[in-house]
Amino acid sequence: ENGQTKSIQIIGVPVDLGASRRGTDGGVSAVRIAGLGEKLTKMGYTVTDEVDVAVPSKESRPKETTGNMRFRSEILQVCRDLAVVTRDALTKGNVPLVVGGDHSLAIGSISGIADYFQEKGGELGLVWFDAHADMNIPGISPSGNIHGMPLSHLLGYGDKEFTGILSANPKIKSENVVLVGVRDIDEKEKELIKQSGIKVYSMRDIDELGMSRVSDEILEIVTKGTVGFHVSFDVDGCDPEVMPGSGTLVPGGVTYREAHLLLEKCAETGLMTSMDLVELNPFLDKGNISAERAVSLVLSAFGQSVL
Ligand code: EXY
Ligand code: MN
Ligand code: MN
Ligand code: MN
Repeated sequence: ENGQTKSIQIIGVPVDLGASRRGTDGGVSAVRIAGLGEKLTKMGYTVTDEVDVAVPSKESRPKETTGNMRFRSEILQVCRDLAVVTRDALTKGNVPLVVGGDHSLAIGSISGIADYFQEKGGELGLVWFDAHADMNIPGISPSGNIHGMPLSHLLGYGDKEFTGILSANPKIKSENVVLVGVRDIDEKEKELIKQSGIKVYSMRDIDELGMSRVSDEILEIVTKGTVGFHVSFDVDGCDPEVMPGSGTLVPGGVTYREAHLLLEKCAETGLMTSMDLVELNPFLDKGNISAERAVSLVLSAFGQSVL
């Protein structure tokens, strides 16, 4: 959290339409049951936690067939609504803490946050923590699942209605974006990543350099020439041993301690503007351990430390 802002708005977005498997809508409840609001309050924050973005129910709609973006119109609506909510949260002086829900929501959450700062002439940095690049677009996506496409659209690639939420310009500049934790990228996605110029720290880089050095380099990149940075935290960036409750698990991920270190360093900059916590699927979890661990990680991002 940045020094002067001590109020957090938790925004629940129970969306699972961007994924292959249903169930990430339950992530919002799982995180509330794990006590996110109470624990942030105990840290001294003023927390409002009654905003949820409505998600159209699956039963009552025609099957979406546009291009290969499954449930395109519903997710577009959710993202448009969410962008207004996150922008308004900042206008009210609150830190937006968005709890999903699958990663497609980030097109909305980050569009609203970026738009708020762009209106003031500022650019937003972005830390994208994920096993995946989320850089697919219609035409190259192997699945049509929109949770595999949010980062490309925030950079201005792909479907123009998604890239144009709130304003036509790309929401983030590639030189201010870092992707960290990746270990599962599609072939055509790789070309777009290279073309975009974003900085990528794969699991190999974390092994070679260590999370401390990687974190320092990340924070250098996302704070240079920006107003601060947003953290988009996809729990599947962590190792499945740490976060079993998610739908697109990939072995060989970030450890619990490495994730804490990254987020503690984010907090120490005082420049984290906002955060998404996405891809928790309680129906795939062991008890509620993934949500409990995710909450602990969020507290680190908001400044909790051991002493
Ligand atoms: N790259 C694959 C796809 O685009 O379908 C898998 C994407 C998984 C996305 C999860 C949310 O991070
Ligand atoms: Mn993701
Ligand atoms: Mn992922
Ligand atoms: Mn605008």
